[in-house]
Amino acid sequence: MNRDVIYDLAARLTASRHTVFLTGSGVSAESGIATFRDARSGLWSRYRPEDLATPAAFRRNPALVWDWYQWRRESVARAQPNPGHRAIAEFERRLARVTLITQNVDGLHQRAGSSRVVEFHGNIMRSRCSLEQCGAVVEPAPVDTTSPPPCPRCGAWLRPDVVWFGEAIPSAALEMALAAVEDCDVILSIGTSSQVQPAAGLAAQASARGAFLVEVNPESTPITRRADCVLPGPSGRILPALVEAMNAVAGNGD
Ligand code: BV8
Ligand code: ZN
Repeated sequence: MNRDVIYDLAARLTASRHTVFLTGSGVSAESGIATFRDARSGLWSRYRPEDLATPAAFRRNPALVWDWYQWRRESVARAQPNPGHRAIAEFERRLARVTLITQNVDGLHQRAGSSRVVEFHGNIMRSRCSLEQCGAVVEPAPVDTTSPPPCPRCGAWLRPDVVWFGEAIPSAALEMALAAVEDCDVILSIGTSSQVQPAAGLAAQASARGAFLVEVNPESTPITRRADCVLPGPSGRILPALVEAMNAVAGNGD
């Protein structure tokens, strides 16, 4: 990892008035949670995640979809935040202003100490009533059920409190995310393949209005070519190195 690049970026973050962290499932990979494109095993490997994470799939086969989420919930419950999550929480404590927008539904940013988290795609550890007009939310998610349990308020099926394909982003989350993207000096896109809209458009939107765009990912993505700084590698290694450089920059009184 190029030391000068890391130190220059650390100095830029230290001077930044408002920094956005935009994370995807790659940030949780080092916690042992399969990335979204890989989150299949056994029974579900026949399906693409995009085909399981939809209202139609749930209507067609609620037990299959519910089981897939139970399987993912169990791996989330076993997982621990990794150094990448903890580094982002440290940046929230140290930088002037941080907005964390996560596509992840695993709650690991909060468990690592991040307090202001925009859950762009909801949270798998919560369930909500499948009837919009009821809106009951159950947290934590019920365990040991092989098919959707009944809503405690109206008896309809419960469903995971996540945003499925074809569903709108929760309006509060979308508003907070867009306001941060319109205001930030620096945006770091970390651990996302930048394929799922509208999340994937946020980094480019910030960059188009002049924010400094950083990408942290072992692979290139559709936004790599427009990034001002590309840090190729795992977030669990790169982000702690960035915190260390920030401490050194702060220590030098730079
Ligand atoms: C909507 C919750 C409309 C569920 C998820 C244009 C505009 C608007 C919509 C669309 C559009 N084009 C297409 C659409 C439709 C669709 C879409 O984007 N489809 C895709 C497949 C093309 N979008 C939607 O349907 C959205 N809704 O637009 O609604 C609307 C408006 C008004 C009213 C009604 C309707 C909703 C999308 C939300 C879907 N839900 N999650 C669940 O989790 O089960 S998305 C899901 O994908 C996860 O949240 C995941 O985070 C997210 C993105 O994936 P990534 O996080 O990027 O994960 P991936 O596996 O792809 O990549 C991992 C990356 O990590 C890789 O790059 C890898 O290299 C890297 N990595 C690996 N290890 C590490 C690492 N990086 C760093 N460190 C490491 N160690
Ligand atoms: Zn209900």
